[in-house]
Parts: sequence; C-alpha cells; structure tokens
Amino acid sequence: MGSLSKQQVEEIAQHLENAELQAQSVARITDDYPNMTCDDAYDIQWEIRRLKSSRGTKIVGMKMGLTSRAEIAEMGLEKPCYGFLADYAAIPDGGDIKHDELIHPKVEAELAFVTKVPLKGPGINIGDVLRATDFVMPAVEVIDSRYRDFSFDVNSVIADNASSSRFVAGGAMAKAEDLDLKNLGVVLEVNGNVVQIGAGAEVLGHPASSIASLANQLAERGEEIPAGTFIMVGAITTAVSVKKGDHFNVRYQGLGSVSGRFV
Ligand code: 0L1
Ligand code: MG
Repeated sequence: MGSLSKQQVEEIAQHLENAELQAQSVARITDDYPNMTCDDAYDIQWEIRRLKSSRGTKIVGMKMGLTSRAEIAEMGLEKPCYGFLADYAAIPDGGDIKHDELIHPKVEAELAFVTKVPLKGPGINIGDVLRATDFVMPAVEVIDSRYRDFSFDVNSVIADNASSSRFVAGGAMAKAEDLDLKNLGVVLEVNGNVVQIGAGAEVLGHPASSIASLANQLAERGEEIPAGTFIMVGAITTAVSVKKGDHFNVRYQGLGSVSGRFV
C-alpha cells in the first residue's frame, strides 16, 4: 500500500531524475517523506522509467541490488531490491565512462543472466531460473547514488532506481549448466591492483536466487521478466569508489574479463 499521492510520486520522480541527469546530489527523500512505503518507492521508480521511455529512452535490462547477506542483515531487509537499465547506461567492454556525468561512482563485479523464455512469478525458484536462462555473462556495474554522501535507506534507494548509473557487459558467455555459479571466482583490479575478490555465492547464496526474487517481486505488480531480458544479479564484490583517470579490470573464472576507464 502506498501513502503518497499520484502528484507526490510524479514530483519526487522528476526530482530524482533531475539529480541523475544533472549529476547533482540531493537529500534522502525519506527525510521529507518519512512514512513512504516500499510500494511508494517502486511507484516513484516506475514513474522515472515511464518518464525516460516517454522521451525515447529504451529500457535494456534489469538490475538487482542489496543482494549480499551482509547488506540484508545490516539493513534488516526481507528481500533484495530491483531497478531498470536505461540504454544510455550501457558502456562497451573496455570503454570510457564519463566521470563528470556521475556524482560519486563506485564499481562492483556482477554476473548477468539473459533469459530465453518469460519468467512469471509468484513461486519462481532457482530451478525455474536455470531452465529459463539462455546464457550467463560477466558484467560490471557502476552504481551512483543520487543521495548526498551515499546516505540511504532502502526506500530511498528503490525510488532512486537502485543507484543504477552505468554498466559494462563483456567477457565470455556460457550456459548456466556449464558454470559452478556459487563458486565462480571474481577478481576486481583498479589501476592494476587487486582491490576485491569474491565468489558467486555472495549473491543471496546463489546468483540464480536473485533472478527468482526479481520474477516474484515483479509479479506483485502484475509484471513478468520477458524472454531475452538482460539482468544483473547483484554485487559479488563490495563496491569500490573510483575517480577520474581510474581504470578497472575484472577477471571472471572461466569467463574472461571486463574492463573500463573513468575519463
Ligand atoms: O547495486 C546495488 O546493490 C545498489 C545498492 C544501492 C546502495 C547504494 O546506493 O550504495
Ligand atoms: Mg549492483
């Protein structure tokens, strides 16, 4: 159940989208709307999506956030959150990311699943996800909270499209059945130094759980994951702050690497 009026949802969506497009941080929206609910937060996110689509922006995928057990425990969450990927967020593997277009970006190593049949909740489990997966490939997410000092609570993050800002997909694709997704090792290097390491199980114990959660959460709004959807599962490593001039390279066990540079 939401507590905000349609007009408030539209105003907050515009406010957060302006912050994103102008790369200007703003105060957490829950400071002004302390009683807003998770439904309100998703109403705002879907309104931002509608605004972008109405201007011709294509939605090219979905992302999951707050998927680590540590984050879930620390924030007292029941489930991870989701966001959408806008076409302009896609950066080619090895490409340049304009730091000035962002506020305080961080990079995190992720995996992406691409579906081959629709996934419609409720009741979707890991097995359903694996059966519906066309292939898995490496992806690096650049998150950029629009909130000052990355200060957030879960509803503020959801409204702010789960801090989605840029992503780089690359490396090599593989069939899910050919991968040991829980043990899949990842090494994140920034400027040639290893700064984070992780394994697939960091994502809700198994990366496919994250996709199941997306399908089940979308079902609450009468939505599904269409066939052919690119979905980033959530962070395998802790997010690392990056500055202009930094370059990253993420090595994925058996799946090659993904790199990029902040210019
Ligand atoms: O991808 C994510 O896990 C996004 C979570 C947002 C948290 C943040 O803004 O720091
Ligand atoms: Mg992420």
